[in-house]
Amino acid sequence: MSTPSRPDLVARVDRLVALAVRRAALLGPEAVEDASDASRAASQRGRELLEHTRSYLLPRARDLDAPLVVLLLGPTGAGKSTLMNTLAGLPVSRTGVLRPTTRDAVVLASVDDQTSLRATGPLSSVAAHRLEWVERGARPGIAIIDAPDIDSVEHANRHLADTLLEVADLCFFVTTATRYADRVPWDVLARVEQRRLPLVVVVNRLPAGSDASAVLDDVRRLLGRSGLTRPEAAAADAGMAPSGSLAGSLAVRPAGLEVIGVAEGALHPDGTALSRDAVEALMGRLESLAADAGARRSLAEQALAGAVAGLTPLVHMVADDLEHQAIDADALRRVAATDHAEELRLMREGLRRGNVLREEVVRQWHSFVGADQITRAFSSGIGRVRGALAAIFRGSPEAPVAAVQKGATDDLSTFVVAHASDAARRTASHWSADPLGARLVANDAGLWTASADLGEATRAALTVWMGAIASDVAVTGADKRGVARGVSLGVNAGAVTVMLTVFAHTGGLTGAEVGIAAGTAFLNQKLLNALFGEAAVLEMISRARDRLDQTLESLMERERERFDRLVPSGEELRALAGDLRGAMEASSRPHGG
Ligand SMILES: Nc1nc2c(ncn2[C@@H]2O[C@H](COP(=O)(O)OP(=O)(O)OP(=O)(O)O)[C@@H](O)[C@H]2O)c(=O)[nH]1
Ligand SMILES: [Mg+2]
Repeated sequence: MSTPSRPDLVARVDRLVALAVRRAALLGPEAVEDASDASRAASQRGRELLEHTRSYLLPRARDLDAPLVVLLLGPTGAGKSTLMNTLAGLPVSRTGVLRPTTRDAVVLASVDDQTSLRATGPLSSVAAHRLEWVERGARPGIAIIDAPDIDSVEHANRHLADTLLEVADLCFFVTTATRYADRVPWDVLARVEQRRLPLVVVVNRLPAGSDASAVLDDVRRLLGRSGLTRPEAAAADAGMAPSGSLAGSLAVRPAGLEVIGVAEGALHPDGTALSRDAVEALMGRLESLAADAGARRSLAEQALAGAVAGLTPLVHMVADDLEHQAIDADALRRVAATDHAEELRLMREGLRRGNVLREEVVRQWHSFVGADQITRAFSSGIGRVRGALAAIFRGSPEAPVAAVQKGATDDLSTFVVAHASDAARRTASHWSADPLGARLVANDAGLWTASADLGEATRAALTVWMGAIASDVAVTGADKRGVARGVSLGVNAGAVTVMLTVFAHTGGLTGAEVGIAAGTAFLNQKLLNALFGEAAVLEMISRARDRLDQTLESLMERERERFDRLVPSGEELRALAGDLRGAMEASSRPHGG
């Protein structure tokens, strides 16, 4: 591992990788086939950013002293393999009339360099079976790669060439006097430019005489028109001054971009290589890079800075995508919130109507509080009532506490689950109209109904609620002499009385109204008033009602959170978009130190 002279550059690559990873973690599983084109494209861009930074930039950033990667790129038959053999001084790559000849990349590198390139270095992310390694004729510190053609009928060849273009530090682009104007090479050169890869253009098989300079002029003209980068320009773009040794080795031409012509027929007698004289300029360049580790590192840094700067459009697109996704995510959460709030409202309304409990549940209590003993007591004055009630609450006749509590719990949880299911159905159906929402809903059929354990959770919450009422009754009763003191059955009977009053009373029903619930409420209230006094009773009922309200609200919230959890937070997505843009701003700022 080396100490980079551009620690900021290395840190920036690390940061981009971290941001791309954060994006993947925030968004979870990405768009599938049935997603909209837009969301698929966004997923694709996000994945590309992660793959690109992690596979191509990171290995180079981690080791700027890893061997320099020089790539021979160009159309089939342009003479890449022939040039490779020339630079190696040996026939290391097969040349031929068969098109395409080179199918896997041939990598010329010393044994040590091969190890570091393969292990964690720039070639670690290239499919191993597509690389053929050659060591004879290699220069330590430099790997030369003879790539398959870029205009191949074989898709895999083209893909390999594209990948190599991303990991290279220097490109020798080989074309011919008859091929240079083809479209495909220009597409590839556009990518070279976008990614600011230092570039030398080799125009092979030049015709004799003045036609040669006419061709070279035309090549320069086309290159100039497409704005192809000179190394100095890449350095300036990436906020880096060109190093002295690099300027010496690559930036010696007036037009900036170097174009080297090779005459037709400048072929070695055995036909596998060009004559050395024909490519002297390239040879000289390689030798000076081979002799100067500092120059190699500068070039590697320059290529990396170019690659980082070249990511700017993609990074901004990913940031745009994230901002759109934030809007979508917020909208989905809002829908879930609205639907669940509406259902909570309906649930409260249902409770107010006072018919949540089955009649038979209420009737059990009614026959208890409506027992003769009590009715008689009521008709003979409040003093007697207190006495009779105290007896009742001590357990005679026995109050059907457990049965009524169970019945109320059953009915209320059925009621809650039904409303939560309605809320889920509403939200699931609203989400289905949105591409992201539809994908999430499609992944989990359970979203169309209340969560499986809601019934159980509701029963548990209601048990807690009833327990709170019982403590309230115990505390209130402790203040009233002779009532329910220390008698747990009495406390529980009191609690059931309060509970039933909450259900029946909320709508403001009175004894004058018909129906068992109303009648029970009337009796209950009378009973409670007699025991605890009217003011204390009203307070207890109001506290019980508030607690029930909170319980229902948090149960509904728990249901809504199932939906929220599926959607990334809009705020986090926006923050990530900002961080991504920030990382690119830093990379286009001139290097101050
Ligand atoms: N006459 C002549 N033939 C050349 C010259 N350069 C290359 N060739 C021949 O052109 C043919 C193709 O050269 P290669 O080096 O195999 O071309 P390539 O770019 O590697 O092609 P692919 O591997 O298919 O991508 C071979 O038969 C070479 O001998 C040249 O300057 N003059
Ligand atoms: Mg070849």
